[in-house]
Amino acid sequence: MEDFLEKSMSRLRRASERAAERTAKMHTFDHVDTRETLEELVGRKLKGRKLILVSNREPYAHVYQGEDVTWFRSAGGLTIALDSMAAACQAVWICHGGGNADFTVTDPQGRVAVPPDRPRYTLKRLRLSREEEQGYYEGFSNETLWPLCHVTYTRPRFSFKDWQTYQAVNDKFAKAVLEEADEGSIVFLQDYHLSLVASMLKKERPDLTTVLFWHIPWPNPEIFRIFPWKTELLDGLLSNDILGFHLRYHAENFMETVGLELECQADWDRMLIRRQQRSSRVRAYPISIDFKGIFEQAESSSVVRACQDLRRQFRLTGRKVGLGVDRLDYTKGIPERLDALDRLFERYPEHRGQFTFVQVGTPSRTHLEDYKQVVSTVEQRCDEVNEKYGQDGWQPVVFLKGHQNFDTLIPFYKLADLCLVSSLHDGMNLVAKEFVAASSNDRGVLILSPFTGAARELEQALLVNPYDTEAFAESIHQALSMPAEDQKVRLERMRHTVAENNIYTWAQAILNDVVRLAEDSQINPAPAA
Ligand code: ADQ
Repeated sequence: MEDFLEKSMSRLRRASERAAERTAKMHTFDHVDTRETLEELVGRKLKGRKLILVSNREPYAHVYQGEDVTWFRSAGGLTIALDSMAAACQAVWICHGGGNADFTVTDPQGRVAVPPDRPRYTLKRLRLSREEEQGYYEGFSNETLWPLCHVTYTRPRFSFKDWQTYQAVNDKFAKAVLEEADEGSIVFLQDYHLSLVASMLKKERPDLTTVLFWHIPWPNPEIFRIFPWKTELLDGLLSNDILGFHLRYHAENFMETVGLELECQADWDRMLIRRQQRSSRVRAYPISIDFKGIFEQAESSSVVRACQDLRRQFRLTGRKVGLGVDRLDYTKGIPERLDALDRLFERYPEHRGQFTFVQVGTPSRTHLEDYKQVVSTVEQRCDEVNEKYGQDGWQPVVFLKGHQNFDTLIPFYKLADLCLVSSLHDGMNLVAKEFVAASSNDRGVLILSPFTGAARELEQALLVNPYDTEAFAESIHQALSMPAEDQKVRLERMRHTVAENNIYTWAQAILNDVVRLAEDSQINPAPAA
């Protein structure tokens, strides 16, 4: 009886210690920037100035489900990151309306309030014809600029017709901005799809302050010099008052490229380019995630239950779990990851039956041949590894193809013992940061490619070259054998980095700079071009 009481008491003590630890851990991040701090800053800083966000992809799409219209939130780092910012600023967000029911819910100007279940800001959707989508998005953006800027040895396609369509669609975006812009509005352009919008805007409305954030790497000048329309593209980008990149390294590549390709004055001390009586500041703003939101969600009891369900569903109980979460893109190095797993099971048979790798992959840009090829290569390599090593009900690789709601990704992050991010080249990579935030049980190893922007910040990850299959397999083995204390220390350090530099810090840094510039230009207006 005494023994029973003693055991119950000690169980209770342990449970209350764990609860106290959890509460303390939550409070560790009380000081970090959140949606509230961003909202407060925006209210104070913008002083009634309108903020217009512009991106290709829409954050919310409306689609038919039978006769009914339903909606979903898009996958992709860009849209997930900016949604919080738009909501905080009650912005107008202009984008391509790609959902098949998108225009059933908009007003005659293509406007609709979003998020659809809790409206916080206005989305203005643009209609693009199938030819426009092909030339501007699939062709020029994704078959030309994307492979040009990512060093993966995929040859960019240069089509004059696509270039013309890209220009026409950029013009369409610019006209939509002009319909919404008030005196002195701030325009925040997203990414490589919209390189020319600022030059079109500035011709009509020099009072607008424009900033463009380039979400992918900027290559070195040697790679960029083959691009047939480089002068026009660089001129378009230099029409922005601020140009943002994830890394100082990308910003420097851009400065060098411009210095070699255009007649201009490059001020390296101030990271400023002067050309034709205009100045553009070139800055690094490393993007991040909603750390606190993800961290707290991962601590919730519903996520704990979801982890147990996943363990049962995919036969993970008693096994270590590896995780990959990606858009199915050739830059993400997924076949290289599967090669490393193949080598791991070959070289270290003790992991057979003990370790399962779960790959969550959402198909992307599915009209393009290179992307169809990624899906079939990944499927084929998963089947090969499973056939080669699978035994007694154990499947080495579970491939979950399809889009997952972001909330359903969190239990995967939380239960994983290790996460593999093996990009061949990546501007930042938000998956690495999401894993760090969600593995809040102090267990989990991040294996990270040095060719991601994230590798500059997450120094406690195991860094490995994804092209080096032997070293990659060795890293997975090291992660599977890493002592708990070592995992905890590494995770804690990375968690602090991501907490301090989160998505709200990123948004605030850009807003601070752009508002300061808008105020300066009122004191000291730029001379007419
Ligand atoms: P992406 O190339 O899309 O972003 P990444 O930064 O990793 O790459 O963001 C992917 C996002 O999509 C993550 O938030 C992830 O949770 C989500 N996601 C991935 N697979 C998913 C799935 N199967 N289901 C649901 N969600 C999924 C581009 C650049 C990056 C840069 C970002 C932000 O290529 O380098 O980090 O923009 O600037």
